[in-house]
Amino acid sequence: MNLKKNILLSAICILALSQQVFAKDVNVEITVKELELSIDNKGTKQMMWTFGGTIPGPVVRVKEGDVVNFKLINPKSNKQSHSMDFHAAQVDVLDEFGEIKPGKSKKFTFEAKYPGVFMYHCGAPAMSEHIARGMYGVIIVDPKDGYNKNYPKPDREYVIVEGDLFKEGTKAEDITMGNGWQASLINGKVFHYDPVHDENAELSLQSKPGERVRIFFVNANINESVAFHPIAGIWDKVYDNGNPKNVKYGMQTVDVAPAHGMTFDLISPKNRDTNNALVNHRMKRALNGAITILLNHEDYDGKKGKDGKLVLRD
Ligand SMILES: [Cu+2]
Repeated sequence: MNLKKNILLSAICILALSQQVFAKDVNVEITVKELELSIDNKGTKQMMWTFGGTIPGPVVRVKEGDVVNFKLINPKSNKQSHSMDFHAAQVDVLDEFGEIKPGKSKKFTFEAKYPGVFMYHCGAPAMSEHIARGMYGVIIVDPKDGYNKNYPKPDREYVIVEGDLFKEGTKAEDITMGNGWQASLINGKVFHYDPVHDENAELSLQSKPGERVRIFFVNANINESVAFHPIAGIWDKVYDNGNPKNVKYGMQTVDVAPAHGMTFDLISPKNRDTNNALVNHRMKRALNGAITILLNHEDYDGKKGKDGKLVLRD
């Protein structure tokens, strides 16, 4: 073997080794909770089904190449069978994603091979009802290459998930057909972060003027796509599926299909305080809950959107 070949082989070995060192096993355990939850800022309760007791469920964040060791627990006290479908996994729908009865638990493992922002959800029948009652969440797979010019490090990060709210007691068949639809949920509540349209709203997203705000967005609606638009702003970069390789620049309104995720970067003007309304521009949706206010102010709350606090909750 000549010297050149030897050097090349060594380089490949080092590269493979370093990737092994950076990839790790991540243990994730989620308990399904069927419980009454506030679905608006007034505290109106509905019976919801959840991953971990919140809508959306906990944000799972791993790195491309990591192996996720997942455990789903369905306690005896629950009434329904449930399952877990990670869109970031390549497995067997009848095996790993199969449902489990109350009192059972289940483990499975997958490698997160593609970077991006992926939905996870319950797939137990009737799937429409399980999703519409709140059984969804987000798994972020950070790219193994990290940040670069094409995928800059953001100053702040938020997760926003839009979902449907149906009237209490709506049958699964009606949910599938869109009958009994009541409102849009943003991270589990109608007008969750919109003090403009809801006097009871206490939270809003915040940043400092000029910062790069990254929104990891997932559409958990049953049937309808989301026309995601930042009023008084332009998406600086949009990454389809959250993958840095799928970048678009200077976008106004981007359709996000049901059960899809995208990453949106917004940079506000530097030298003044401004406000944006991040809306689903389908007006039926916007005016029934799907508006999120982003304040870009000098006297911002320094902690919001930092240190892994991606979902704002009260
Ligand atoms: Cu379920």
